[in-house]
Amino acid sequence: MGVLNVTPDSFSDGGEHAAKDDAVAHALSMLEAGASIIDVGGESTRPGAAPVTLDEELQRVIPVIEALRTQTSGFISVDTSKPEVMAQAIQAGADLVNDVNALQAPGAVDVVAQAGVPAVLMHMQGQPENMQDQPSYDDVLSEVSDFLIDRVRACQRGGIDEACLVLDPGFGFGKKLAHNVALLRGLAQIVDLGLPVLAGLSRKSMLGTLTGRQAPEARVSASVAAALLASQAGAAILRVHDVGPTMDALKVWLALSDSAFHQPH
Ligand code: 9MG
Repeated sequence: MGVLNVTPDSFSDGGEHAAKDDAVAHALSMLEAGASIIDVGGESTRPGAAPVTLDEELQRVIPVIEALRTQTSGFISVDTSKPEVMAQAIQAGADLVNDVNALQAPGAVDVVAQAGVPAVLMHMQGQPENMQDQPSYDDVLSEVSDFLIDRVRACQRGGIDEACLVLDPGFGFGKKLAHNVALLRGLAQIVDLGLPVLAGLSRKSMLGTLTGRQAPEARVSASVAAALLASQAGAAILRVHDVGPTMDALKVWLALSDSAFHQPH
């Protein structure tokens, strides 16, 4: 899953059309590099990020999804927590919903159930504005797992088929370094819950802390390493900025696990 942020600072400031064209071109280049899903988001979920209005979010994501839909049959995901954005994005051609709020907003489960599209349920403690203030857990792995199980049950009660759901521990969302490390170390236990798991570690601050690299763009190698570890633990979807480098690492690992390479010589 390639990340396509369509916030005002993400693409060219040469006007609305240029920004849309740049966003679509970037999405197509990620598909070319091996992504099978493009995750289009118009509201930053970084720690401290302020919410955007419904109208603003719609204006950012819908034209990009419409334009992208005419140019690819690849999967398009909409990264949003607002039911109205989910509904209009699906109408515009989005294939799945990626919700960092795990469809907890009133009406979100209904939109996904009616549309019959897959959805990613992510764990977050707090909200982006305050989530890194004081994250606290007794046992992060079991608390995150319990939350995800509860959300799966709520979604099923609301009419969503379990086969449409993807689980995500939410690396960096209301978690200190030790919590993120425990989740990555124990990711296989979340995989064992039996639904596909998405891991989003790309360029995150935990990797900056571990490597001492402040600039997110300088965290590519660390992101690739983390993606590979998540994959080895059984993650089915990797949400990444650097599709090409991640694909290269996955190809090397897949070659080693391919029985054709187990022959002598
Ligand atoms: C939108 N977004 C940012 N980070 C993410 C992550 O780790 N998982 C998911 N599902 N979405 C994310």
